[in-house]
Amino acid sequence: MKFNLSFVLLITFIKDIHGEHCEKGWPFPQDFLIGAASAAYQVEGGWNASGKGENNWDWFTHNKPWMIADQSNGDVACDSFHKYKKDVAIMKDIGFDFYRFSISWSRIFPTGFANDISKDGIKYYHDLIHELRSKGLEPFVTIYHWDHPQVLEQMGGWINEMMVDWFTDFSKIVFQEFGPKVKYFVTINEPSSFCYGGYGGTSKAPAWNLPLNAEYLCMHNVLKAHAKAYHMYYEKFRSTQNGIIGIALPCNHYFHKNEEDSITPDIAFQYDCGWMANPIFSKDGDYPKIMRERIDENSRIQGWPRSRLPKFTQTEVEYIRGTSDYFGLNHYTSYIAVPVQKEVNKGWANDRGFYQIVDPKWPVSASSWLRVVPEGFGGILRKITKEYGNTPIYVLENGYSDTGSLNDLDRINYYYSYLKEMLLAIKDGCNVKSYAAWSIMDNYEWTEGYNAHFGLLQVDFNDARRKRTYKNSAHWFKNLLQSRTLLPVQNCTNNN
Ligand code: GBH
Repeated sequence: MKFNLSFVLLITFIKDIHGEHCEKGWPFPQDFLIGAASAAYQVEGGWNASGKGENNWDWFTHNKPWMIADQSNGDVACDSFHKYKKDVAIMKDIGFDFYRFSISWSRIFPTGFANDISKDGIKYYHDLIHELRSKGLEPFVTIYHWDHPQVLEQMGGWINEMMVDWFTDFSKIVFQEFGPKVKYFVTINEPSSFCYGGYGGTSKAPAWNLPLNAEYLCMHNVLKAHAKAYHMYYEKFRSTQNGIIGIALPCNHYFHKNEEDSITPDIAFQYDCGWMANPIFSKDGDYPKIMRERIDENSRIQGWPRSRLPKFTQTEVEYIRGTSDYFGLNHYTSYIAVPVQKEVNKGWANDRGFYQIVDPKWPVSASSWLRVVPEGFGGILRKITKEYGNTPIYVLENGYSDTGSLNDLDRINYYYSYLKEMLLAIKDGCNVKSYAAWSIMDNYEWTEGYNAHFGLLQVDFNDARRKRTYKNSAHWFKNLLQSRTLLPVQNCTNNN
Protein backbone atom coordinates (compact mmCIF):
# COMPACT_ATOMS: atom_id res chain seq x y z
CA MET A 1 0.00 0.00 0.00
CA LYS A 2 2.60 2.43 1.18
CA PHE A 3 4.89 1.71 -1.71
CA ASN A 4 2.07 1.93 -4.24
CA LEU A 5 0.84 5.31 -3.26
CA SER A 6 4.28 6.90 -2.93
CA PHE A 7 5.07 5.49 -6.31
CA VAL A 8 1.97 7.01 -7.85
CA LEU A 9 2.73 10.35 -6.27
CA LEU A 10 6.30 10.19 -7.50
CA ILE A 11 5.10 9.57 -11.05
CA THR A 12 2.66 12.44 -10.64
CA PHE A 13 5.50 14.67 -9.62
CA ILE A 14 7.73 13.59 -12.49
CA LYS A 15 4.93 14.13 -14.99
CA ASP A 16 4.33 17.48 -13.43
CA ILE A 17 7.86 18.76 -13.94
CA HIS A 18 7.74 17.48 -17.47
CA GLY A 19 4.73 19.69 -18.04
CA GLU A 20 2.20 17.02 -18.90
CA HIS A 21 -1.50 17.65 -18.52
CA CYS A 22 -1.61 17.76 -14.77
CA GLU A 23 -2.92 20.54 -12.63
CA LYS A 24 0.05 21.93 -10.85
CA GLY A 25 0.46 21.86 -7.10
CA TRP A 26 -1.01 24.45 -4.77
CA PRO A 27 1.41 25.61 -2.09
CA PHE A 28 0.15 26.30 1.43
CA PRO A 29 0.81 29.75 2.85
CA GLN A 30 3.84 30.10 5.06
CA ASP A 31 3.07 29.60 8.78
CA PHE A 32 -0.13 27.75 7.89
CA LEU A 33 -0.79 25.05 10.50
CA ILE A 34 -1.98 21.58 9.52
CA GLY A 35 -3.12 19.13 12.16
CA ALA A 36 -5.33 16.20 13.03
CA ALA A 37 -8.22 16.07 15.48
CA SER A 38 -9.99 13.78 17.93
CA ALA A 39 -12.17 14.02 21.06
CA ALA A 40 -11.81 12.39 24.48
CA TYR A 41 -14.90 10.17 24.54
CA GLN A 42 -14.36 9.10 20.94
CA VAL A 43 -10.79 7.82 21.36
CA GLU A 44 -9.67 7.51 24.98
CA GLY A 45 -11.55 4.54 26.41
CA GLY A 46 -10.36 3.88 29.97
CA TRP A 47 -13.88 4.85 30.96
CA ASN A 48 -13.33 3.99 34.64
CA ALA A 49 -9.53 3.84 34.67
CA SER A 50 -7.52 5.62 37.38
CA GLY A 51 -10.58 6.85 39.20
CA LYS A 52 -12.35 8.54 36.29
CA GLY A 53 -15.96 9.36 37.14
CA GLU A 54 -19.00 8.44 35.08
CA ASN A 55 -19.92 10.93 32.39
CA ASN A 56 -23.07 11.57 30.37
CA TRP A 57 -21.90 9.37 27.49
CA ASP A 58 -20.92 6.50 29.81
CA TRP A 59 -24.37 6.65 31.35
CA PHE A 60 -26.21 7.04 28.07
CA THR A 61 -24.46 4.21 26.23
CA HIS A 62 -24.59 1.85 29.25
CA ASN A 63 -28.23 2.48 30.05
CA LYS A 64 -29.74 3.11 26.63
CA PRO A 65 -27.65 1.03 24.21
CA TRP A 66 -30.58 0.84 21.80
CA MET A 67 -30.00 4.53 21.08
CA ILE A 68 -26.66 3.63 19.43
CA ALA A 69 -26.64 2.22 15.88
CA ASP A 70 -24.51 -0.81 16.83
CA GLN A 71 -25.35 -0.79 20.58
CA SER A 72 -21.71 0.01 21.28
CA ASN A 73 -20.01 2.43 23.65
CA GLY A 74 -16.72 4.21 24.24
CA ASP A 75 -15.58 2.05 27.19
CA VAL A 76 -12.40 1.12 25.33
CA ALA A 77 -12.74 2.97 22.00
CA CYS A 78 -9.22 3.37 20.53
CA ASP A 79 -7.73 2.96 24.02
CA SER A 80 -5.79 6.18 23.56
CA PHE A 81 -5.78 6.50 27.34
CA HIS A 82 -3.11 3.81 27.26
CA LYS A 83 -1.83 4.21 23.70
CA TYR A 84 -1.26 7.95 23.51
CA LYS A 85 2.47 7.54 22.90
CA LYS A 86 1.75 5.42 19.85
CA ASP A 87 -0.73 8.02 18.59
CA VAL A 88 1.77 10.82 18.99
CA ALA A 89 4.53 8.81 17.29
CA ILE A 90 2.24 8.23 14.31
CA MET A 91 1.30 11.90 14.06
CA LYS A 92 4.94 12.83 14.25
CA ASP A 93 5.69 10.39 11.44
CA ILE A 94 2.92 11.80 9.25
CA GLY A 95 4.31 15.23 10.01
CA PHE A 96 1.37 17.11 11.50
CA ASP A 97 1.99 20.49 13.12
CA PHE A 98 -0.60 20.05 15.85
CA TYR A 99 -2.95 17.60 17.50
CA ARG A 100 -6.40 18.78 18.50
CA PHE A 101 -7.77 16.67 21.36
CA SER A 102 -10.24 17.25 24.19
CA ILE A 103 -10.14 16.87 27.96
CA SER A 104 -12.46 14.44 29.69
CA TRP A 105 -14.21 16.49 32.37
CA SER A 106 -15.00 13.50 34.60
CA ARG A 107 -11.38 12.36 34.44
CA ILE A 108 -10.41 15.63 36.12
CA PHE A 109 -13.48 16.02 38.39
CA PRO A 110 -14.50 12.39 39.12
CA THR A 111 -17.40 13.41 41.37
CA GLY A 112 -18.41 16.22 39.05
CA PHE A 113 -17.36 19.19 41.16
CA ALA A 114 -14.24 21.25 41.73
CA ASN A 115 -13.73 20.16 45.33
CA ASP A 116 -12.45 16.77 44.21
CA ILE A 117 -9.68 16.84 41.63
CA SER A 118 -8.08 13.67 40.28
CA LYS A 119 -4.29 13.74 40.23
CA ASP A 120 -4.25 10.79 37.85
CA GLY A 121 -6.62 12.53 35.48
CA ILE A 122 -4.45 15.64 35.44
CA LYS A 123 -1.34 13.53 34.98
CA TYR A 124 -2.70 11.84 31.87
CA TYR A 125 -3.03 15.15 30.03
CA HIS A 126 0.33 16.39 31.30
CA ASP A 127 1.86 13.23 29.87
CA LEU A 128 0.06 13.61 26.55
CA ILE A 129 1.01 17.28 26.24
CA HIS A 130 4.60 16.50 27.16
CA GLU A 131 4.74 13.71 24.60
CA LEU A 132 3.40 16.00 21.88
CA ARG A 133 5.73 18.87 22.63
CA SER A 134 8.78 16.67 22.89
CA LYS A 135 7.98 15.42 19.37
CA GLY A 136 7.48 18.94 18.05
CA LEU A 137 3.67 18.88 17.84
CA GLU A 138 1.56 21.70 19.28
CA PRO A 139 -1.24 20.63 21.59
CA PHE A 140 -4.54 22.26 20.51
CA VAL A 141 -6.82 21.70 23.47
CA THR A 142 -10.61 21.51 23.33
CA ILE A 143 -11.86 21.96 26.88
CA TYR A 144 -15.29 20.49 26.20
CA HIS A 145 -16.20 18.08 23.42
CA TRP A 146 -19.63 16.87 24.64
CA ASP A 147 -18.74 14.76 27.70
CA HIS A 148 -19.48 16.02 31.20
CA PRO A 149 -19.90 14.32 34.59
CA GLN A 150 -23.20 12.44 34.72
CA VAL A 151 -24.09 14.08 38.02
CA LEU A 152 -24.25 17.42 36.19
CA GLU A 153 -26.57 15.86 33.64
CA GLN A 154 -28.80 14.61 36.47
CA MET A 155 -29.01 18.20 37.60
CA GLY A 156 -30.24 19.33 34.20
CA GLY A 157 -27.04 19.47 32.18
CA TRP A 158 -26.87 22.42 29.80
CA ILE A 159 -30.46 23.39 30.64
CA ASN A 160 -29.37 24.35 34.15
CA GLU A 161 -27.74 27.78 34.19
CA MET A 162 -25.40 26.52 36.95
CA MET A 163 -23.59 24.75 34.13
CA VAL A 164 -22.04 28.15 33.33
CA ASP A 165 -20.22 28.12 36.68
CA TRP A 166 -19.45 24.42 36.61
CA PHE A 167 -17.89 24.78 33.19
CA THR A 168 -15.88 27.76 34.39
CA ASP A 169 -14.59 25.76 37.39
CA PHE A 170 -13.45 23.04 35.02
CA SER A 171 -11.87 25.53 32.58
CA LYS A 172 -9.97 27.15 35.43
CA ILE A 173 -8.19 23.90 36.31
CA VAL A 174 -7.48 23.28 32.63
CA PHE A 175 -5.83 26.71 32.26
CA GLN A 176 -3.99 26.44 35.57
CA GLU A 177 -2.58 23.01 34.89
CA PHE A 178 -2.06 22.90 31.14
CA GLY A 179 -2.06 26.57 30.11
CA PRO A 180 1.69 27.02 30.61
CA LYS A 181 2.27 24.46 27.86
CA VAL A 182 -0.69 25.09 25.56
CA LYS A 183 -0.87 27.93 23.05
CA TYR A 184 -4.28 27.09 21.57
CA PHE A 185 -7.57 26.55 23.38
CA VAL A 186 -11.09 25.82 22.19
CA THR A 187 -13.69 26.33 24.90
CA ILE A 188 -16.59 24.31 23.52
CA ASN A 189 -17.00 22.12 20.46
CA GLU A 190 -20.06 22.56 18.26
CA PRO A 191 -22.76 23.89 20.59
CA SER A 192 -25.57 23.35 18.10
CA SER A 193 -24.70 19.65 17.68
CA PHE A 194 -25.29 18.74 21.31
CA CYS A 195 -27.98 21.37 21.93
CA TYR A 196 -30.07 20.07 19.01
CA GLY A 197 -29.05 16.45 19.25
CA GLY A 198 -29.00 16.10 23.04
CA TYR A 199 -31.75 18.40 24.30
CA GLY A 200 -33.89 19.23 21.25
CA GLY A 201 -33.59 15.78 19.68
CA THR A 202 -32.27 12.27 20.20
CA SER A 203 -29.03 11.96 18.23
CA LYS A 204 -26.76 12.83 21.18
CA ALA A 205 -26.80 12.19 24.95
CA PRO A 206 -29.07 12.76 26.88
CA ALA A 207 -31.61 12.60 24.00
CA TRP A 208 -34.27 14.63 25.80
CA ASN A 209 -36.26 15.24 22.62
CA LEU A 210 -37.77 18.61 23.52
CA PRO A 211 -37.57 20.30 20.12
CA LEU A 212 -37.94 24.05 19.50
CA ASN A 213 -37.47 24.66 23.17
CA ALA A 214 -34.65 22.87 25.03
CA GLU A 215 -32.04 23.53 22.31
CA TYR A 216 -32.61 27.28 22.66
CA LEU A 217 -32.13 27.12 26.44
CA CYS A 218 -29.04 24.95 26.02
CA MET A 219 -27.44 27.39 23.58
CA HIS A 220 -28.21 30.32 25.86
CA ASN A 221 -26.21 28.72 28.68
CA VAL A 222 -23.44 27.51 26.37
CA LEU A 223 -22.83 31.02 25.07
CA LYS A 224 -22.64 32.36 28.61
CA ALA A 225 -20.32 29.56 29.70
CA HIS A 226 -18.03 30.12 26.72
CA ALA A 227 -17.88 33.86 27.39
CA LYS A 228 -17.19 33.36 31.08
CA ALA A 229 -14.29 30.99 30.40
CA TYR A 230 -12.93 33.39 27.79
CA HIS A 231 -13.02 36.35 30.19
CA MET A 232 -11.40 34.30 32.94
CA TYR A 233 -8.57 33.32 30.58
CA TYR A 234 -8.04 36.96 29.68
CA GLU A 235 -8.18 38.22 33.25
CA LYS A 236 -6.17 35.52 35.00
CA PHE A 237 -4.03 33.58 32.57
CA ARG A 238 -3.44 35.25 29.25
CA SER A 239 -0.73 37.68 30.31
CA THR A 240 1.49 34.87 31.58
CA GLN A 241 0.45 32.06 29.25
CA ASN A 242 0.21 33.96 25.96
CA GLY A 243 -2.19 31.58 24.28
CA ILE A 244 -5.24 32.20 22.15
CA ILE A 245 -8.73 30.93 22.83
CA GLY A 246 -11.85 30.54 20.73
CA ILE A 247 -14.87 28.36 20.02
CA ALA A 248 -15.49 25.67 17.37
CA LEU A 249 -18.71 26.12 15.39
CA PRO A 250 -20.15 23.64 12.90
CA CYS A 251 -21.30 25.60 9.87
CA ASN A 252 -22.75 24.08 6.73
CA HIS A 253 -22.96 25.98 3.48
CA TYR A 254 -26.36 26.68 1.91
CA PHE A 255 -27.20 27.04 -1.76
CA HIS A 256 -30.43 28.39 -3.24
CA LYS A 257 -33.03 26.26 -5.00
CA ASN A 258 -34.10 28.89 -7.50
CA GLU A 259 -31.80 31.37 -9.16
CA GLU A 260 -33.97 34.31 -8.11
CA ASP A 261 -34.01 33.38 -4.40
CA SER A 262 -31.22 35.43 -2.91
CA ILE A 263 -32.40 35.39 0.71
CA THR A 264 -33.14 31.82 1.83
CA PRO A 265 -29.50 30.66 1.85
CA ASP A 266 -28.68 33.60 4.10
CA ILE A 267 -31.61 32.84 6.41
CA ALA A 268 -30.44 29.23 6.62
CA PHE A 269 -26.90 30.38 7.41
CA GLN A 270 -28.23 32.55 10.24
CA TYR A 271 -30.16 29.67 11.82
CA ASP A 272 -27.35 27.14 11.35
CA CYS A 273 -24.24 29.21 12.04
CA GLY A 274 -25.38 32.72 13.02
CA TRP A 275 -27.30 31.34 16.04
CA MET A 276 -23.89 30.71 17.68
CA ALA A 277 -21.67 33.07 15.71
CA ASN A 278 -23.69 36.28 15.68
CA PRO A 279 -23.60 36.71 19.50
CA ILE A 280 -19.81 36.29 19.48
CA PHE A 281 -18.50 37.60 16.17
CA SER A 282 -20.94 40.23 14.85
CA LYS A 283 -20.58 43.93 15.44
CA ASP A 284 -23.77 44.24 17.49
CA GLY A 285 -23.79 40.81 19.11
CA ASP A 286 -26.93 38.89 20.16
CA TYR A 287 -28.89 36.29 18.18
CA PRO A 288 -29.52 36.96 14.48
CA LYS A 289 -32.46 39.33 13.92
CA ILE A 290 -34.25 36.85 11.70
CA MET A 291 -34.32 34.23 14.48
CA ARG A 292 -35.50 36.78 17.01
CA GLU A 293 -38.34 37.90 14.74
CA ARG A 294 -39.52 34.51 13.59
CA ILE A 295 -39.29 32.65 16.91
CA ASP A 296 -40.86 35.55 18.82
CA GLU A 297 -43.69 35.64 16.29
CA ASN A 298 -44.25 31.88 16.38
CA SER A 299 -44.22 31.87 20.19
CA ARG A 300 -46.84 34.63 20.24
CA ILE A 301 -49.10 32.91 17.73
CA GLN A 302 -48.83 29.68 19.70
CA GLY A 303 -49.83 31.36 22.94
CA TRP A 304 -46.53 31.19 24.84
CA PRO A 305 -46.28 33.86 27.55
CA ARG A 306 -42.74 34.66 26.37
CA SER A 307 -40.55 33.81 23.41
CA ARG A 308 -39.09 30.31 23.32
CA LEU A 309 -35.85 31.98 22.21
CA PRO A 310 -34.52 33.37 25.50
CA LYS A 311 -33.33 36.98 25.70
CA PHE A 312 -29.95 38.31 26.71
CA THR A 313 -29.81 41.53 28.68
CA GLN A 314 -27.75 44.29 27.02
CA THR A 315 -25.02 43.63 29.60
CA GLU A 316 -24.96 39.98 28.58
CA VAL A 317 -24.90 40.88 24.89
CA GLU A 318 -21.78 42.92 25.52
CA TYR A 319 -20.24 40.32 27.80
CA ILE A 320 -20.52 37.68 25.05
CA ARG A 321 -19.64 39.82 22.04
CA GLY A 322 -16.00 39.61 20.93
CA THR A 323 -15.13 36.60 23.10
CA SER A 324 -13.09 34.65 20.60
CA ASP A 325 -9.60 35.21 19.25
CA TYR A 326 -10.41 33.26 16.11
CA PHE A 327 -13.36 31.69 14.33
CA GLY A 328 -13.04 27.93 14.86
CA LEU A 329 -14.81 26.29 11.94
CA ASN A 330 -15.91 22.66 11.66
CA HIS A 331 -17.14 22.12 8.14
CA TYR A 332 -18.15 18.95 6.35
CA THR A 333 -21.05 19.47 3.96
CA SER A 334 -23.65 21.68 2.26
CA TYR A 335 -27.42 21.81 1.71
CA ILE A 336 -29.94 23.53 -0.50
CA ALA A 337 -32.28 25.81 1.46
CA VAL A 338 -35.91 25.80 0.29
CA PRO A 339 -38.23 28.55 1.55
CA VAL A 340 -41.62 27.74 3.11
CA GLN A 341 -44.18 30.55 3.17
CA LYS A 342 -45.55 31.59 6.52
CA GLU A 343 -49.02 30.15 7.17
CA VAL A 344 -51.76 32.43 8.51
CA ASN A 345 -52.22 31.79 12.25
CA LYS A 346 -49.51 29.15 12.24
CA GLY A 347 -46.33 31.09 11.71
CA TRP A 348 -43.04 29.84 10.35
CA ALA A 349 -42.53 26.15 9.63
CA ASN A 350 -40.30 24.73 12.38
CA ASP A 351 -39.62 28.24 13.70
CA ARG A 352 -37.55 28.77 10.55
CA GLY A 353 -39.51 29.12 7.36
CA PHE A 354 -37.24 26.92 5.28
CA TYR A 355 -36.19 23.32 5.01
CA GLN A 356 -33.05 21.76 3.62
CA ILE A 357 -32.49 19.22 0.87
CA VAL A 358 -29.46 17.87 -0.97
CA ASP A 359 -28.65 17.68 -4.64
CA PRO A 360 -28.89 13.96 -5.51
CA LYS A 361 -25.83 14.44 -7.70
CA TRP A 362 -23.64 15.22 -4.69
CA PRO A 363 -21.59 12.09 -3.85
CA VAL A 364 -22.56 10.30 -0.64
CA SER A 365 -20.44 9.16 2.34
CA ALA A 366 -21.09 6.55 5.03
CA SER A 367 -22.94 9.20 7.09
CA SER A 368 -26.44 10.12 5.93
CA TRP A 369 -25.83 13.81 6.70
CA LEU A 370 -22.55 14.12 4.78
CA ARG A 371 -22.46 14.72 1.01
CA VAL A 372 -19.32 15.75 -0.84
CA VAL A 373 -19.66 19.40 -1.89
CA PRO A 374 -16.19 20.99 -2.05
CA GLU A 375 -17.40 24.32 -3.45
CA GLY A 376 -19.48 24.73 -0.29
CA PHE A 377 -16.25 24.94 1.72
CA GLY A 378 -15.14 27.96 -0.30
CA GLY A 379 -18.69 29.26 0.02
CA ILE A 380 -18.78 29.09 3.81
CA LEU A 381 -15.28 30.58 4.22
CA ARG A 382 -16.31 33.56 2.08
CA LYS A 383 -19.64 33.90 3.87
CA ILE A 384 -17.99 33.91 7.33
CA THR A 385 -15.49 36.50 6.11
CA LYS A 386 -18.30 38.62 4.70
CA GLU A 387 -20.41 38.40 7.87
CA TYR A 388 -17.76 38.74 10.54
CA GLY A 389 -14.83 40.49 8.90
CA ASN A 390 -11.22 39.56 9.06
CA THR A 391 -11.16 37.44 12.26
CA PRO A 392 -8.69 34.63 11.63
CA ILE A 393 -10.43 31.39 10.73
CA TYR A 394 -9.06 28.17 12.19
CA VAL A 395 -10.56 25.18 10.44
CA LEU A 396 -10.73 22.70 13.31
CA GLU A 397 -12.52 19.81 11.61
CA ASN A 398 -13.07 18.64 8.06
CA GLY A 399 -13.32 15.04 6.90
CA TYR A 400 -15.15 12.19 5.23
CA SER A 401 -16.67 8.91 6.41
CA ASP A 402 -16.60 5.59 4.60
CA THR A 403 -16.92 1.93 5.55
CA GLY A 404 -13.32 1.53 6.60
CA SER A 405 -11.15 0.35 3.70
CA LEU A 406 -7.39 0.99 3.74
CA ASN A 407 -7.63 1.94 0.11
CA ASP A 408 -9.61 5.11 0.75
CA LEU A 409 -9.38 6.99 -2.51
CA ASP A 410 -12.75 8.66 -1.88
CA ARG A 411 -11.33 10.18 1.31
CA ILE A 412 -8.20 11.39 -0.52
CA ASN A 413 -10.38 12.96 -3.20
CA TYR A 414 -12.50 14.63 -0.54
CA TYR A 415 -9.45 16.13 1.18
CA TYR A 416 -7.90 17.21 -2.10
CA SER A 417 -11.02 18.92 -3.41
CA TYR A 418 -11.87 20.60 -0.09
CA LEU A 419 -8.30 21.78 0.51
CA LYS A 420 -8.15 23.20 -2.97
CA GLU A 421 -11.31 25.22 -2.31
CA MET A 422 -9.79 26.44 0.93
CA LEU A 423 -6.58 27.57 -0.79
CA LEU A 424 -8.66 29.40 -3.42
CA ALA A 425 -10.62 31.15 -0.65
CA ILE A 426 -7.33 32.17 0.97
CA LYS A 427 -6.22 33.62 -2.35
CA ASP A 428 -9.46 35.59 -2.40
CA GLY A 429 -8.60 37.11 0.96
CA CYS A 430 -10.12 34.77 3.56
CA ASN A 431 -7.91 34.86 6.62
CA VAL A 432 -7.58 31.09 7.17
CA LYS A 433 -4.70 30.16 9.47
CA SER A 434 -5.03 26.47 10.11
CA TYR A 435 -6.67 23.24 9.07
CA ALA A 436 -7.34 20.05 11.01
CA ALA A 437 -8.40 16.75 9.49
CA TRP A 438 -11.17 14.85 11.26
CA SER A 439 -9.99 12.42 12.33
CA ILE A 440 -6.55 11.03 13.03
CA MET A 441 -8.10 7.57 13.42
CA ASP A 442 -11.35 5.66 13.19
CA ASN A 443 -13.18 6.15 16.46
CA TYR A 444 -16.45 6.07 18.36
CA GLU A 445 -18.81 8.10 16.22
CA TRP A 446 -21.44 8.93 18.91
CA THR A 447 -24.86 7.41 18.11
CA GLU A 448 -23.46 6.05 14.83
CA GLY A 449 -21.25 3.79 16.99
CA TYR A 450 -18.32 2.24 15.14
CA ASN A 451 -20.14 2.18 11.78
CA ALA A 452 -18.85 5.46 10.36
CA HIS A 453 -15.10 5.61 9.74
CA PHE A 454 -13.53 9.07 9.55
CA GLY A 455 -9.93 8.07 10.28
CA LEU A 456 -6.69 8.47 8.40
CA LEU A 457 -5.71 5.39 10.39
CA GLN A 458 -7.73 2.26 10.69
CA VAL A 459 -8.18 0.89 14.20
CA ASP A 460 -8.86 -2.81 14.67
CA PHE A 461 -11.65 -2.73 17.26
CA ASN A 462 -11.64 -6.54 17.46
CA ASP A 463 -8.02 -6.56 18.54
CA ALA A 464 -7.42 -6.06 22.27
CA ARG A 465 -4.34 -4.04 21.33
CA ARG A 466 -6.42 -1.79 19.04
CA LYS A 467 -3.82 -2.05 16.31
CA ARG A 468 -3.56 1.10 14.17
CA THR A 469 -2.89 0.81 10.43
CA TYR A 470 -2.16 3.61 7.95
CA LYS A 471 -4.79 4.09 5.28
CA ASN A 472 -3.71 5.52 1.93
CA SER A 473 -5.04 8.89 3.07
CA ALA A 474 -2.45 8.89 5.90
CA HIS A 475 0.32 8.37 3.33
CA TRP A 476 -1.26 11.10 1.23
CA PHE A 477 -1.15 13.53 4.16
CA LYS A 478 2.43 12.57 4.91
CA ASN A 479 3.36 13.49 1.38
CA LEU A 480 1.41 16.74 1.55
CA LEU A 481 3.13 17.69 4.80
CA GLN A 482 6.54 17.05 3.35
CA SER A 483 5.98 19.19 0.28
CA ARG A 484 3.63 21.69 1.94
CA THR A 485 1.92 21.63 -1.41
CA LEU A 486 -1.44 20.23 -2.42
CA LEU A 487 -0.76 17.88 -5.32
CA PRO A 488 -3.53 16.60 -7.58
CA VAL A 489 -4.77 13.08 -6.99
CA GLN A 490 -6.90 11.95 -9.86
CA ASN A 491 -6.12 14.27 -12.72
CA CYS A 492 -2.65 12.91 -13.02
CA THR A 493 -2.91 9.38 -11.69
CA ASN A 494 -6.06 8.31 -13.53
CA ASN A 495 -5.57 9.99 -16.88
CA ASN A 496 -2.17 8.64 -17.71
C1 GBH B 1 -18.39 16.59 14.19
O1 GBH B 1 -19.67 17.14 14.02
C2 GBH B 1 -18.07 16.32 15.64
O2 GBH B 1 -17.44 17.43 16.24
C3 GBH B 1 -17.18 15.11 15.82
O3 GBH B 1 -17.14 14.73 17.16
C4 GBH B 1 -17.66 13.99 14.95
O4 GBH B 1 -16.93 12.82 15.12
C5 GBH B 1 -17.57 14.45 13.52
O5 GBH B 1 -18.40 15.54 13.35
C6 GBH B 1 -18.06 13.44 12.52
O6 GBH B 1 -19.42 13.20 12.68
O7 GBH B 1 -27.67 12.75 13.28
O8 GBH B 1 -28.86 13.54 11.33
O9 GBH B 1 -29.12 14.67 13.47
C7 GBH B 1 -20.02 17.43 12.67
C8 GBH B 1 -21.36 18.14 12.57
C9 GBH B 1 -23.53 18.00 13.49
C10 GBH B 1 -22.86 16.45 11.85
C11 GBH B 1 -24.65 17.07 13.91
C12 GBH B 1 -23.96 15.52 12.25
C13 GBH B 1 -26.13 15.38 13.26
C14 GBH B 1 -26.93 14.95 12.10
N1 GBH B 1 -22.42 17.24 12.96
N2 GBH B 1 -25.07 16.27 12.79
S1 GBH B 1 -28.25 13.90 12.59
